[in-house]
Amino acid sequence: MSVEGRPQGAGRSIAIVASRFNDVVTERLVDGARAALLEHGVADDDVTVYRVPGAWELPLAVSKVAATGRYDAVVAVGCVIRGETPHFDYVAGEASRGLARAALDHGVPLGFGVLTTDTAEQALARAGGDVGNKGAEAAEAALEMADLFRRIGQE
Ligand code: INI
Repeated sequence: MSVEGRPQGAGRSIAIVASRFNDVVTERLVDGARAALLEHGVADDDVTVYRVPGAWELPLAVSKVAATGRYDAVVAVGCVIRGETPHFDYVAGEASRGLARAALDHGVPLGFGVLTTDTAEQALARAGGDVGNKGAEAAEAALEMADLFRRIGQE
């Protein structure tokens, strides 16, 4: 037997938690995430976007959002660029670790749409450019996980 989720969005309530730092990139990721959610059947009214200052703030905000119990899945969106900060490793590392912990603590499907790149060009390429839109991919992964959770134990 094999059990797999599908990115079905009908009836789903989804939160996008997005950081404003590097907002030229993160707003494109938000747009990509929202478009993917709508494409997969999520109603526009069922998408709520929360914004935080930077990627470092994402885990706590995701944790608070998940704790409301209102959302079937959460999509975290951010952009950390190595060239712009000597503390890249702290910001990127803690954002990544903290988001994993928030997902595990709350058992909420969480799409990881946080870019960690060396340059702004690499980030833009992954925010609707040549390399796709990682916000959209994170949204699809979150929907797939929400659907998988619904199936687990029903097989
Ligand atoms: N936050 C980011 O989301 N991306 C970055 O590239 C970045 N840089 O370059 O420093 C960044 N820093 C801000 C950080 O996330 C916090 O908002 C800040 O330290 C206040 O707590």
